Amino acid sequence: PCQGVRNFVCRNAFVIVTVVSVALGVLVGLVLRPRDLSLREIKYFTFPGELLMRMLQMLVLPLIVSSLVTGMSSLDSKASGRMGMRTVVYYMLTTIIAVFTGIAVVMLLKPGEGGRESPASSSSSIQSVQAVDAFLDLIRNMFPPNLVEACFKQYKTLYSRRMTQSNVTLPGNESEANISGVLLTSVLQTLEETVPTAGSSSGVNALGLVVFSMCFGLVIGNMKDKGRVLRDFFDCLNEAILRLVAVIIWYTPVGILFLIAGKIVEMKDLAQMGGQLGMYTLSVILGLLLHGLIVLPLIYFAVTRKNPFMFMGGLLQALMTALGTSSSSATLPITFRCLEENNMVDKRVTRFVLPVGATVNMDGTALYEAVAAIFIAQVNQVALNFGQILTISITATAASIGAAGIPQAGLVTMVIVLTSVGLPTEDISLIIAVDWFLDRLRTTANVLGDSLGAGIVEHLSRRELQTHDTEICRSVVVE
Ligand code: DAS
Repeated sequence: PCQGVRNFVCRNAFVIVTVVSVALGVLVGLVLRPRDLSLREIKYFTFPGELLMRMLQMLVLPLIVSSLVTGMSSLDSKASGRMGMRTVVYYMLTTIIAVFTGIAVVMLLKPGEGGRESPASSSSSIQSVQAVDAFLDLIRNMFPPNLVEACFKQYKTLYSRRMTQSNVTLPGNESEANISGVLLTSVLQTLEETVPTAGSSSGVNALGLVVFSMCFGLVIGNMKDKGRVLRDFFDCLNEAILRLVAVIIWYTPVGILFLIAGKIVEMKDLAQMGGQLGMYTLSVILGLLLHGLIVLPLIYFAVTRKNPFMFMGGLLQALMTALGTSSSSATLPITFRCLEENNMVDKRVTRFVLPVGATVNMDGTALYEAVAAIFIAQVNQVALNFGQILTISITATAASIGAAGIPQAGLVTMVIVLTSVGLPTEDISLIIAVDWFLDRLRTTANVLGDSLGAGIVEHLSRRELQTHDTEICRSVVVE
């Protein structure tokens, strides 16, 4: 047995170190809390964690573009169409199940019961118009008017601010940003600037990037020899990015330790976790555990007939990174590596399923927004009817699709859910105190959902993948 234990520890040494770094982070944070560090001291203390976020986020945009373009161009449109359909069905199904799991838990536990009186909610018809607008915005966001501006508009803004600061006027007029300047600045900004925080109106439009990369990949995939140079370029770019990940991954235990310790140090008074807020936190955690440890593994086993927990064991590094960074986008490079290196999932599947999943498939976020909305209704003693609960489940699903894979994005898109049923959006302030903690847990659930989805889609697409392999072998033999 000790030989077996020794083998296990050697095989998983690095993952064990990362899990230990999470525990150490909590410990260090709790030890430092009573010292009341100043903001400056906290900033210095969290610097090693911020470095990890910046290193990972620096890779997100090139990784999303290169993996999607390569993934979409590596299969013929029929095969990628079928794979895409399976992926979308899995995403929608698991997100809707997550929402109903959350609603069941919060209706059972009733964390907001006996809350304060509040004026009756205004008629939901006006509010639902806002929800419809928000939903249309989401669809509009998938087709950016000008790709460079939409995807790098954050940098364009910074670029113009930087250029005006140095009294250099932008070449051409503001709306037609100088493309080379924007791209140059976007590279500079990517190297040094983190992806903008949740809620910033001019965030990077990852959704537009995903849609464009998928369409572009499909087109060059059907251009036969003409598209070969581009296909090889994006394939090589994807390979290079994943090699960079292989280097950065060694730093993750250190970064995660300081990210978690820093959050514990700056967290508001723990006493707030008591009472209603404690029950609300418990409801979200229970919902996420049910979804992540029962529902998703059951779906995985039902489809693949394989042990889901063995598969999840290979994801531990990515799950710990999601816990530390609370960003599915920042975790994406690690998720790729865990699925391809540990679980041997076919690259033609991961390159399609993961970038789309990290952007639009957020089971944890959907569950969380449904629980939060019903909790706020309970606190305001608003009795939700069936129609309003159905509206919450639909808007929570839509809001999770629209949420970016960055910290606390779910808190921002929750406004859509609350306004759709006429609940006061200012009550988001009730749950902000614990959001930094729940954000980590729901991000981990999001990454788990994407990863199990890759395993399921690979299993369902094995016939297409084998056919594709045979065609490649045949063409090699002919050549
Ligand atoms: N932090 C988001 C993510 O990266 C989830 C959320 O904010 O709900 O998935």
